[in-house]
Amino acid sequence: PEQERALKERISGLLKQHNAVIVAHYYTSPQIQALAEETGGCVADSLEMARFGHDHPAQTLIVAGVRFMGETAKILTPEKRVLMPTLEATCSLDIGCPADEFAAFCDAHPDREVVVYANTSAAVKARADWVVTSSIALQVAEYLSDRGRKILWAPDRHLGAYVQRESGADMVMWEGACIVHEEFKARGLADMKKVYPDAAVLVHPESPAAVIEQADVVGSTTQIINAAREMDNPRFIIATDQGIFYKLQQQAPDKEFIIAPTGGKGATCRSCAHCPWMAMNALENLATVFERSDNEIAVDPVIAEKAMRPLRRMLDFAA
Ligand code: CIZ
Ligand code: SF4
Repeated sequence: PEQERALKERISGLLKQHNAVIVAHYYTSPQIQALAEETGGCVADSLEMARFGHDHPAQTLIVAGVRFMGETAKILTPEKRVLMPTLEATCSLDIGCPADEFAAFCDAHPDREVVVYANTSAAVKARADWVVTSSIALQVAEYLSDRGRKILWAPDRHLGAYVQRESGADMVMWEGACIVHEEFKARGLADMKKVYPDAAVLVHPESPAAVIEQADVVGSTTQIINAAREMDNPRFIIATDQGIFYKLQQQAPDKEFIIAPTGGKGATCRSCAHCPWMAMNALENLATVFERSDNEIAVDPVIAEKAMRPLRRMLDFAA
């Protein structure tokens, strides 16, 4: 704790000195989320991170999250410097959707509106008509479907299948998945619900269909936090990354939160339901974020310009 306080003070001073602000995701460690809040930054989902970074006057954005979030920040505000604790923090959805293969998939379906999740590279976004986050995915699909448009969806197949079931939209799908949410287990969840009959089940739609089916609320991280605050249940079973517990406990201190079961070994599985790439963000590499030369986000300007269009659409739609 002593060491942690010293690190935090050091980072805080550096932020002022460099006119920088921390933009952190809900899945980062509690230390990072607390520091972001204490220093005037934000803790949010990827949509709000994008908006906050764009609107904030700081000249440098420190994006504590995964790489696509840094890229999105850079695309939306090319005049700002965007640094990350480490550029190695990526995402299984991004890795599983290489731009060249994705372009071939789009070429094979020229009659479809291309809708991609924010969890993709800048090059994949550059090929898209729309970028969505989980908080607006369903509304965008309904909007397009109502206008008779057919959809090509990438890359998360669970989120895509959920959106398809709910909207009835005509969709072809890329077969990607999030390695964290894909691990939630329907059988285990059904058993857990019997143990805690008064608990509400809050599920992120990157989870498998059989898990989503048992949810009281299906929603993005922000929607899960809001539901936990607003619902009367004394406890909640949560199917999303454990990092969100920091905000859940802060926003609903009198309620109890239990992580939904994964394939791991119960209480002994410390890394269950936690993104290994989000976990790469730490106070230590945050403290050296201004000293290194290997951690600045750069996006090819031609790709950035193309990716800007669907990103702006996302922000305008969500406004
Ligand atoms: O799973 C993710 O990476 C999420 C939930 C991103 C986001 O939209 O905040
Ligand atoms: Fe990607 Fe899943 Fe990690 Fe989010 S939690 S960054 S979707 S691997």
